[in-house]
Amino acid sequence: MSNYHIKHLEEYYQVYRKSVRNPEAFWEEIAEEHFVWRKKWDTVLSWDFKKPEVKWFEGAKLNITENCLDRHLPTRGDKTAILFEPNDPTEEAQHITYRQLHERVCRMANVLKENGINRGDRVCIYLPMVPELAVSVLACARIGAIHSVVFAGFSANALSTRINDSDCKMVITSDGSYRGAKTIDLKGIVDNALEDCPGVDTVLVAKRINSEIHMKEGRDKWLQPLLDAAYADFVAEIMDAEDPLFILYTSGSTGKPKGMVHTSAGYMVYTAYTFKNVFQYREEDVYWCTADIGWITGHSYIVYGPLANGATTVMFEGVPSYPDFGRFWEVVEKHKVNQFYTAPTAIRALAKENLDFVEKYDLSSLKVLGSVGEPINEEAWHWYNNNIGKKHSPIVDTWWQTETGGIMITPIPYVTPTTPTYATLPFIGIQPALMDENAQEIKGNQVDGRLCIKFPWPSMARTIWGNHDRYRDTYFSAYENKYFTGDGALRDAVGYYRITGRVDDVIIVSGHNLGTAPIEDSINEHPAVAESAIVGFPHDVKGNALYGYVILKEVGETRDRENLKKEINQQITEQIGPIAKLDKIQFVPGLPKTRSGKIMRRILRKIASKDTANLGDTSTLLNPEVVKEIMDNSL
Ligand code: 6R9
Repeated sequence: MSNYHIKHLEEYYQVYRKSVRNPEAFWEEIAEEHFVWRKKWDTVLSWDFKKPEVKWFEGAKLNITENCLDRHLPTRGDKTAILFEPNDPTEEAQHITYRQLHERVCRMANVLKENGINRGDRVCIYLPMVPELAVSVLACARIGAIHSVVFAGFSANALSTRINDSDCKMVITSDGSYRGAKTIDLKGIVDNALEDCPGVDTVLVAKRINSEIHMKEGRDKWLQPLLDAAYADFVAEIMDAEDPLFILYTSGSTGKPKGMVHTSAGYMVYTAYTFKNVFQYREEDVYWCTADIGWITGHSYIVYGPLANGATTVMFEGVPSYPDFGRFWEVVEKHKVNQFYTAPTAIRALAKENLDFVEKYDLSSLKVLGSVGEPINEEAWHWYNNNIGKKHSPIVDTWWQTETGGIMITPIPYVTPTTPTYATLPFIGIQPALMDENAQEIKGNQVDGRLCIKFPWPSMARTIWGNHDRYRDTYFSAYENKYFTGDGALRDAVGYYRITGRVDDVIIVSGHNLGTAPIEDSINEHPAVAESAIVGFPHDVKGNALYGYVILKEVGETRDRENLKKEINQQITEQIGPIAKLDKIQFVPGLPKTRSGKIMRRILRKIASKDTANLGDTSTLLNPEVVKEIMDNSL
């Protein structure tokens, strides 16, 4: 029996050593013992980081939904698979058993097929956090279609870009969504987006808020009647190990979003194995990850990882502040949640509120607390530890990325002693490396550098949809034979890792990755704007907020500055989404640039965070005089 469930530190080190000494043998054993296959693999791993090309379990045949659903039916048919907690606390929660989920996924699979979706086709899912979202994801997987979930907070413009990039034929959406006290007209956003998407011929619409919406003849169909009429069984399509399972877009530092492609077998094995260990999941536990399924955290640790383990996974439609700031804790008490996984930005927001919101509730069911999305600052860590975990639930600070598919550096609760702000040790099978300025690996401890991974792991993204060159250039060209994460990290005296943040132009606002380029592009489209640069600056709730430096076209532009600021933010909201709005906008005469014309964001970042004591050498700039001017007028 392999070490599927690690229980103490010695065992971690022993299994870790085994996993890096002979990765193929290690992962083969895990795959063999804990999953169902229609056919076993011919080769466990083949890889070449130069091409780059990585294949796990080649030759194997499977369907991930047979692992997430069918195989549980004999033993867990009546166990709750998805526990749906609605936005409105007075609306009843839904306990969807494995048998019911299986049936719903099968019906949906039939609906997709009947509407012309076949193996390999791309389906865009733009839904709020309602059960139909998980059902749609799994139904795509069941028929071998590739799902592309787009977070339902994105604008029409962001949606159409993503639909077109991967040529989606269908969109699954809802009439609208609830978000706290507000409703959002999702279908209206889809209608706008589809004006630019000639490839979409069908839109399936789930009913959620019962709003009056326009249904386009011949294109739009209400989902529920189709589901009711559909056959309740569907034989899963047999997929190859390396067939794409899904595309998920993540912001890049330049250009358009990157459609990261994840494949079936390796992704399944790694997300399931990490889920079991990182949350120490036991059969009777109720697990809750507060992320949205529109992000990788939701894909891997609301849907696939938990379901592959036969777990009960909570799906929460609402927001932490509705009807009040006690909502998370109310839900923990109500469903006796054992593992709770959230983001530092949520913790910081809740930590600002009165402790009564926490103390009103019985949180004694909690055994493990998780954090993901950005570095968790010390203050938030302690608040989480003291008030939510009552100092006895370990915090797992899990570092990973859309690209990595699963958790990479993390404590294992009750196994790895934790230290605030440290993601601690590499997970089983993960081989990190820190690199210096000369692209050499820095060995030993008490060092810091750029974080790379030097050996493949099963759930790594295989390519960027439609642009393999960009995949190579972004992740495999900075350091030879290594995957470059884009993050900086330090390794302390005992070998623990602490992630220090992005070293590229991605800014993380409230746990969402925002590339500077698309936001700047959007600002620059404003008729009065000549050029702009945005940087992040520390914000006590969002982690980072956005500071925009904007050059107006006409020096003597007389229009009201406050109005211009509003218009710029309005433009960003429409094109990207409200998440990308700027907290501060400063109109400047110029931007500090290198002689090759690259904006020196380093300087702008320092000014935005009021850290101007040491701006470094500005003499090599093309226009050093502009720096003082910007500083004198900074906000
Ligand atoms: C899962 C997810 C990835 C980027 C990553 C890093 C930051 C995520 C972190 C963390 C410090 C953690 N990040 N978890 N930084 N500590 N525990 O968030 O994926 O949205 O692709 O973001 O988020 O900078 O490179 P994604």
